[in-house]
Amino acid sequence: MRFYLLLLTLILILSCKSKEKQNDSEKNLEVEISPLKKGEVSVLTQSMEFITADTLMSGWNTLIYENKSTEVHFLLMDLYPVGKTIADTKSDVLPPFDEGMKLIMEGDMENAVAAFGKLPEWFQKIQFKGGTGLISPKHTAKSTVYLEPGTYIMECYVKMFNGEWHTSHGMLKEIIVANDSTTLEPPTPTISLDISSTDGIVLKDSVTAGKQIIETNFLDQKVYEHFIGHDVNLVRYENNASLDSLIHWMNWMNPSGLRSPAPEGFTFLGGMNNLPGGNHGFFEVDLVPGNYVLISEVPVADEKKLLYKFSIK
Ligand SMILES: [Cu+2]
Repeated sequence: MRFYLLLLTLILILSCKSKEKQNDSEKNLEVEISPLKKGEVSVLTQSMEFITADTLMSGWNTLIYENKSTEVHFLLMDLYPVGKTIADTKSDVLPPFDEGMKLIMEGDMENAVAAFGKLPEWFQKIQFKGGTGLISPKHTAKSTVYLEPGTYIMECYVKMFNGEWHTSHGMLKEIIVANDSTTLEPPTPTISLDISSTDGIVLKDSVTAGKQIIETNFLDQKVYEHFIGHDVNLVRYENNASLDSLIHWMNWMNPSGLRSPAPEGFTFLGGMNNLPGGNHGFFEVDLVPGNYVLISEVPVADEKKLLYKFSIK
């Protein structure tokens, strides 16, 4: 009898132990879900490159873009037409842009337009699927976008001090977005804004200090004079900063536009890059008291109502 009791106790102890083990392994499984599966995408720029994973999962992804360089950058996700890769960008897209920009710098707008005319037909089929807005040196931008499977080019076309594109100096990376999807649900916004070619940037909520998740609803999209569409950039500015210098800078077609150095007195805090009409995305910011402007990277943003000022007390 005593022997059976002992045996029973032993069995109980052992089965408890194995249950514990099972729980432990379940816990480990939870811990082992990779950041990419959770939709957490870290991107780093140290000078003129994108350091990040080569393959992402489809669905909602939060791009956490750390700018450790000395220049302003952004991150834009271009969904390429099937069959086109970074080799095609390098052979067909960069040369017309390099030639066109060089001519703009020389003040030869007519031949610049002719150079951009050499862009291949498939260039028009690229879909811009969002990304971060402009982000100042030593800052981190956080934007959440929905990525469908396909071949993407991650790019930044800000210009260097000499007027040459960042894209032509390494800020061009091919990314495969796989069929397998992330587990990320879209975040709950604290503020919503609409952006359109007709009404510009329209805030739906009041803005207060602290951590904010801003939803950006692209009601429509269109190709402006600079061959691309509208986006949303959040910029904090000093009392003495000239908004006109910012508006001028936010147009890459100006020889000094979108080119280092960025205008004085402005800190770029990210935002949402170009999305197709009907799409939405999110970006996260921690707002401290100060003056702010939401602005699109388009020619004469103020005349298009693609500029919205506010302040945090
Ligand atoms: Cu850049």
